[in-house]
Amino acid sequence: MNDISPTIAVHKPTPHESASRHVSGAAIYIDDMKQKEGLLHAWVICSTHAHAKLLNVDLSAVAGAPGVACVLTAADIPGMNDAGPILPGEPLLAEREVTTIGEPIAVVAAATLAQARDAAGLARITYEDLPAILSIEDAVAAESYVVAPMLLKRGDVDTAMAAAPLRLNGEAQAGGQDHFYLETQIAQAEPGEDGAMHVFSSTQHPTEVQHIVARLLGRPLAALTVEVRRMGGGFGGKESHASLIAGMAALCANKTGRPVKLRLVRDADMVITGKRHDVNAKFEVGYDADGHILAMDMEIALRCGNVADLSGPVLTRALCHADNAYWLPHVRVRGLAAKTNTVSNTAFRGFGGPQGVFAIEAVITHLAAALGKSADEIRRVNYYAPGRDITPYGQHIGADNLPRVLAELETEIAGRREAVAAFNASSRLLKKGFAVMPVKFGISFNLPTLNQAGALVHVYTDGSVHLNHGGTEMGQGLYVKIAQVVAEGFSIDLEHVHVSATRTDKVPNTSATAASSGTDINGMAALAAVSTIKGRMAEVAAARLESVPEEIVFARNRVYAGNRSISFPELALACWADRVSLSATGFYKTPEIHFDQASMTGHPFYYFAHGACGVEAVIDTLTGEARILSANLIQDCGTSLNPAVDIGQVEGAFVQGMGWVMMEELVWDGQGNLKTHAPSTYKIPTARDVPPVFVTKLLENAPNAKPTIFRSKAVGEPPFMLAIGCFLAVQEAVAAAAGWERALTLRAPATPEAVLRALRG
Ligand code: MTE
Ligand code: LUZ
Ligand code: MOS
Repeated sequence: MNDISPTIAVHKPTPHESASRHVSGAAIYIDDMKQKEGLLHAWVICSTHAHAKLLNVDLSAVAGAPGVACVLTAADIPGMNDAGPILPGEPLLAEREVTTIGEPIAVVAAATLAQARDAAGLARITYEDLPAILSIEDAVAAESYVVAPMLLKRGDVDTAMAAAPLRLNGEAQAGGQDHFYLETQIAQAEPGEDGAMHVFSSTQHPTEVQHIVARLLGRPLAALTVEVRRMGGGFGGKESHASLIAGMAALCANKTGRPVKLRLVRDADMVITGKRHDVNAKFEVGYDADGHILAMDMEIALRCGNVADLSGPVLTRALCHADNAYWLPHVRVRGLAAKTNTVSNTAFRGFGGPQGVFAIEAVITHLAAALGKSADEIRRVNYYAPGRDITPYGQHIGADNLPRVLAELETEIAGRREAVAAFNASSRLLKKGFAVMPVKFGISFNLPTLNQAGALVHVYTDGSVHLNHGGTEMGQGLYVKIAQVVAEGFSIDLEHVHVSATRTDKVPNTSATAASSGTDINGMAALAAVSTIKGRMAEVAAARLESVPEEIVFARNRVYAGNRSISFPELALACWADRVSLSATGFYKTPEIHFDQASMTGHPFYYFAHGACGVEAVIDTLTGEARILSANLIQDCGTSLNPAVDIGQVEGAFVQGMGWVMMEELVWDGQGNLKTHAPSTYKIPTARDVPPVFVTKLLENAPNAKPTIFRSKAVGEPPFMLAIGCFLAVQEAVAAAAGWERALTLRAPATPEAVLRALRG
């Protein structure tokens, strides 16, 4: 692509394409769509037992209740009762057995939502309880796994461990996290002619919804169209689990021949759909007196819930991030995918990365405590550096911007550590902690096949441009970024590019918008389509301007051959007159990447995104309450496509990460009931929790060393892990109050109870 400088559309802080509609309420989500004639509303009838045989499912009263159009069980599924995104054997509706509370058993559709809900309450289900496994420990003890244990290793851990002058053991635990998207899961299925169906789904993965609905209905993929204009947040929760909602809506629509909407109310959403995996990590580390890690032997166990879903790739990413930013010469990381009788955990921003990074940061903390050094000193001697720059899975880390990020951060936070120490010297009940948190995050799906994207671009005869691509908009700003790419490609003003809802009949066979790679891959696909059309337009322009295609330049809404020019709309019309196609598809696959899952080696990531932050926390040693007082963040977004959107992503990811490590606590009772299934009991961060000093900067002058879309870097997930610094800062404060022996017992989330428990034992 021509380098047009200064740019017309990219690298500008353009608002999100729906920003004004978001705040004015004019943005249409599925639940806002104009009500269709004959629309039915669905409600899910769920298991109330964690593990049980279904003795009897009596739905006669449900079927006879006012307004009910249908009530369906597994027996009513015309195709295959399987909603597994990767592995088979994950029933949409329970058959003879239930394996978690909240597992759908039946779905009822009625004329109104209240009628559907009331009818669902009339189901009579009898169970025979079976032994349930609820915790990671019990699952590991029983060797109950959703996928086989994984082993990532390099070097000779046993020899290096035995030879190390010092050794320690430790563990780290972090809880799960509900996605708490503002829009709960929803789908509306509308039967069409001749067995066709149109499904509106709040999904990050329209193609997977298409696949699973096709499988459930026993229909060809081509009969089904899935459409999503926008989600009110996804955060990974709508990568695979949106298919369950869409699947149930489609079954009811298929049965009744009427449009059916299924929207989970918040409590149902929290009980029925999966969350972030909670993690137990155990480690042994061999090290020297300077704090160099010589050998690391780690076990990472994730609570996966009742079925595999995406847990295999999540665990793989956890293992591939258990190095974070550190060189581990001899390393062994065992991954355990604990199968429990709890809801199936799923993708959540970071996709296992946060759990791996959390684990190795605990290693750093333990080494610092053992040696009486600061965590920063331990980090400094262990960072990747030239000659110490191969990851445990064998990938060279390539261009490393972390040293630059850290150097800039140090100037931002100069004097802060000393100020915290001075405060602690004179404060008895309040104690502060300060922590620096570095992050290295691998960009690409760790399943190489998924790293592909497509786009469809039309130029109309007035010069306006229609853009469609395989990526979905969940608030992250993908649509505006890809529109910027297309505008830049044609060198026309952004207002001429019109983005349309993502649909499987426009761009087929897409990947989930996930792994932070939405812009990277869909942007390249869109640019490929633009290039195709420009090539054809250049021929027409050359004829009109008495030049050759090679001399044609697209610049600022005009097309030039030397000093002769024609406007972009005039050229579009001329192409039509000359019978030249103004429509093209584009395709992209990420180069260079490969990964062998069996040996856990390869080059799974096209590049790494780096970031770092400095965080100051204060705790009240009487109540255990913790607050984050300041956070300075620096994220490497390459040459940002849109600095406004990117800064928003960094801030949002950090605050969401704060929620994970500071306050969001999922509590299950001994029977496997989720007790925290509403905002009354589950606390997400609010505006009040945002640090009073919150400074976010993007690394300047840092074009991606890889030829990514306009040299930008992915941003969606990496800064989530910066928030682990909040936990580390609280832990420093606990250490200042009660010593490191106590501080090392702190568990995430660092709720007041957890902080008190750590302080007092
Ligand atoms: N930002 C908003 N506002 N809403 C979201 O749901 N999801 C995150 C991140 N940022 C999310 C978000 C997750 S989990 C991912 S993988 C990326 O956005 C996906 O979009 P991208 O690949 O276009 O960055
Ligand atoms: N790998 C990954 C995946 O790194 N991120 C993802 O979101 C994902 N989803 C499905 C399968 N592999
Ligand atoms: Mo994001 S967890 O990859 O949807």
